[in-house]
Amino acid sequence: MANSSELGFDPATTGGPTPTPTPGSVLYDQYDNFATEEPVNIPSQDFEEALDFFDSQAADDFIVPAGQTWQVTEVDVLGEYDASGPAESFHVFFYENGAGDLPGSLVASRLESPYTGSSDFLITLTQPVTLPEGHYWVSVQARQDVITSGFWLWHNRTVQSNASAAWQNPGNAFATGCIVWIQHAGFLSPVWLRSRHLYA
Ligand SMILES: [Ca+2]
Ligand SMILES: [Ca+2]
Repeated sequence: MANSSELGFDPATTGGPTPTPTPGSVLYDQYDNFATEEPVNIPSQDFEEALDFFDSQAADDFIVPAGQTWQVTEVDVLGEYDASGPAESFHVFFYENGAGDLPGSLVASRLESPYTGSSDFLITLTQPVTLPEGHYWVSVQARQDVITSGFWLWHNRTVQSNASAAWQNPGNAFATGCIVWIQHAGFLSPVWLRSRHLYA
């Protein structure tokens, strides 16, 4: 039931990092057009409790085509550490498309999900997320203490697919004023995201 037209990622032709092979079908793929100039990446991290005001989230949108129902078991993103890392785990959130083409109501979350990789992060949803046709947002957030492990940064993408990516930092530690979801086109370019959604 895979949508083979979206099997678009080929490291031999894009020059990107070699993805780890995984079983199953790629349901959505925007893992390309990697940013090489500033802004290269964006924090999306659940910091330790003492520094919760740094907690930040990036998100990007995708569309489940009419008539399809996806069973999402894995989300892949390109990211990087500014220091040693590693992340303890990754939170993954799915939202409905809300007003203004921003993340709306939460559809599902998979907190503290296991992952592999140190730049090509492959995050396993141990309980699959079922998404009927519609317009959604996915957010990936590293659970990582900054004092011991530094920042985790989600790599940017230079081409926008669907709506612009979104970002928020409710505690405003980054002094951007983005205390609720805001599109960051032209400031923080669309997040580079590969969502390798697999049918169960
Ligand atoms: Ca936190
Ligand atoms: Ca988008």
